Amino acid sequence: MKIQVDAAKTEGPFVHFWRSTGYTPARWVRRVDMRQQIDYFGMIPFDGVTYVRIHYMLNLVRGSGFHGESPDIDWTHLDELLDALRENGLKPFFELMGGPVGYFDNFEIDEQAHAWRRFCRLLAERYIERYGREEVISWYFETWNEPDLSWWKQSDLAFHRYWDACANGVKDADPKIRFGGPGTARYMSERLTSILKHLDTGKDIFTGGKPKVDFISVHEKGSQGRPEDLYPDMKGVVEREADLVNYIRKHHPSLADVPIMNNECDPQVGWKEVHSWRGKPYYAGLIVRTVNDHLRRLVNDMGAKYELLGNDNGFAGVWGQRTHLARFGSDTLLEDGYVEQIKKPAHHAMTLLAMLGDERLAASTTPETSLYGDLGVMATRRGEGQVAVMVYHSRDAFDESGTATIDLAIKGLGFNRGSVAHYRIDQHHTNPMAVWLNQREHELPGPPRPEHIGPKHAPLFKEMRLRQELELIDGPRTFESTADELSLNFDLPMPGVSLVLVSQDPGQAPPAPPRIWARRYFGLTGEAQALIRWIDSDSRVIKTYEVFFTPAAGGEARRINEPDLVCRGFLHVADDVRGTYKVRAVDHWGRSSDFSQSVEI
Ligand code: 8U8
Repeated sequence: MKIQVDAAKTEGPFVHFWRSTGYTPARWVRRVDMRQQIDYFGMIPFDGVTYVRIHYMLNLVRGSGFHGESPDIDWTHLDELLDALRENGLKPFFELMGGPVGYFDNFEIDEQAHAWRRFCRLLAERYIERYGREEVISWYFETWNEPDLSWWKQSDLAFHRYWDACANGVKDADPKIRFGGPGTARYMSERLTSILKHLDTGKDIFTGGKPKVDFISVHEKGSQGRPEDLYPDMKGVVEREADLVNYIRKHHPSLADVPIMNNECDPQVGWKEVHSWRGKPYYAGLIVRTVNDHLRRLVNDMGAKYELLGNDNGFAGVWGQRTHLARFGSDTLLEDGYVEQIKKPAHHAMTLLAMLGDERLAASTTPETSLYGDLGVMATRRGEGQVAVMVYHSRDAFDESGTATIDLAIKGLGFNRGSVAHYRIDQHHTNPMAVWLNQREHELPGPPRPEHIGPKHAPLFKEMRLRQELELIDGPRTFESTADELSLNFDLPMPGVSLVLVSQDPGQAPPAPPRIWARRYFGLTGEAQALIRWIDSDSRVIKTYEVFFTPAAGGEARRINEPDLVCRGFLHVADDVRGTYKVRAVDHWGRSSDFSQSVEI
């Protein structure tokens, strides 16, 4: 396929609407695997994952006197979860779900609806006070999760009244707080159509005016309610969302401009079911293709206001479960605080997407790519100095393969010298599960069960950690051309995702990472672990971060990350990890930033 990108022709903003994940239940934050998973979301550069949508957050709240003006509420556990997100630069996608059990059981009763409104105000006020108004108005607040399934126990009318109580409550704290829902599970379910009617023609039970809504959310997944290893139907996901847009336009034109989202856009229902493809590049391909199909069909063709697409893949689990990381260790080991996790390609799909620019570029292909086709391109730029082109090869069939030959020509760069970096996820790149499956090289008797990991597996985990970072097939290298254009030829296997970054020389070293911190973990291979985290250096041309360690026992500071790192974190695994750490950024031209401050473990 020939791809021609005209970098001089911008076609409008390129909004990163997919920066979201989720998990359930909220209390998992106290588990070491989930706590580490949250750290890893935060490690994705450029806020590539920002929102974490978590069920039953309000089960972390205890209290009494909810019927009175000033209930006595213990927020400690909810604070703990929100602090963990915030430490990582993450934001809650805040479902108003769960809660002081036994009191709020029927919102048809006025007293309960008023008390719930008051509770929502107190909640929002608390976090405005704790984190600041700017922060809280950047969150999303949402209804109960999937109120069309059995976890909503009340009537439909009670749901309308609950909606108004939530919306008025959070907006009593600040009218700019964003509230929406209903996050329904089933295609055009009655709960959805009924709330749309309330929002369009109903009356807010408190104000008598139009009910408040900032977004409409639904869940569409690629296969519904079946545990078998079926082919997903990602086209169906987008088409069912298109049906929603058309339904709203036809039946509720007053809501036509309300942004929509699919905040559980998963290839297959059942995060817990084991499908080995979830550990493989195949899943990464589905994620990026589905982003592009949303762009093409809903944003470009239909002009939908598309606010957010979320993969509900922030759980903690094994290779085949719907997670960012593959987890090893038994429940008993977890309870004792031991865990070992490895990044999956699905995690790095988010890293690659985060590297895209913020303006869309004109791109043409021969033969033309079709909507829902196997091959697709997203061409973007960021400012004057960078063009980022993503090309994928992906189909809703996990046992099919093939190779496409890509001729990529980018003109109108605006510069004729720069750097090229070509990142890749495929069977042979950014695919640590292949290491796991080829364990014979370590003379081990086939893949052990995750719960049987011990010191003898140290070399295996070392190798998986070497192969779990985003890998390159070309560069970063400098180029010079006579015109301001660049051509590249490469093979793109299916499944496969390529990201080509073409950057102008900024002419100066990147700034130092502005903050660094560390956290202890305990792995399963008998070694010690320190997770070093930092905030991005303000640069889009980083070849790698370099983590330097000075052992407490004495010795020189030396770089400890063997693979190059574009993520803002590194797990140091060694016999002794005590000492001081600092980090610096090295750019595509080999220039180093100053070191960050040091952190000690
Ligand atoms: C039975 C069923 C049908 C359906 O269409 O959607 C469902 C969604 C169904 C059962 C549970 C369900 O929960 C959501 O999906 C889960 C999953 O594992 O796919 C989780 O991702 C979500 O947390 C949950 O909201």
